Amino acid sequence: MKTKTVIAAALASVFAITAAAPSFAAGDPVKRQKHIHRMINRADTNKDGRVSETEMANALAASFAVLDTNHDGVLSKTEIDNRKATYKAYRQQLRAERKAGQHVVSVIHIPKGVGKNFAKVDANSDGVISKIELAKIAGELFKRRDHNKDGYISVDDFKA
Ligand SMILES: [Ca+2]
Ligand SMILES: [Ca+2]
Ligand SMILES: [Ca+2]
Repeated sequence: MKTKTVIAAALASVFAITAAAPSFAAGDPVKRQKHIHRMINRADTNKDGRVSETEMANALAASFAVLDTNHDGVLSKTEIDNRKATYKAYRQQLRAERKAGQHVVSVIHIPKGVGKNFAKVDANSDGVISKIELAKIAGELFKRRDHNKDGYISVDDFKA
């Protein structure tokens, strides 16, 4: 069986954790725990139970490539705005590959804030988001999420 691994899992999951934490806190704690575990698992490509910055960076690169629909190496405002449709089409493609017996990892999403704060993320104000600009934001969010400062995002970082 041909194995095709699409490393697209980590980053969006990690960001989803970051973004979702406050709203989850209000909900059912058991559901919240499950959700956190699921998100970490998806991002944790070497299955050591935690998400390293490298795993997140790899996932980010994969997600970036998915969104860069015109393949010019940068993300335009339009590409960011179309992200939902792009991810959806990508998920359908993955489903087809999975059916064909290939091993694929679910796609992850870049943080919502990238769309909302496009101008801010576009640090050099050239109207597009480069991999470096996105990685910088990702690094900041990673550090913020890594509450116990061990260099990984794990369930421990979600304890009060
Ligand atoms: Ca592009
Ligand atoms: Ca830029
Ligand atoms: Ca940590």
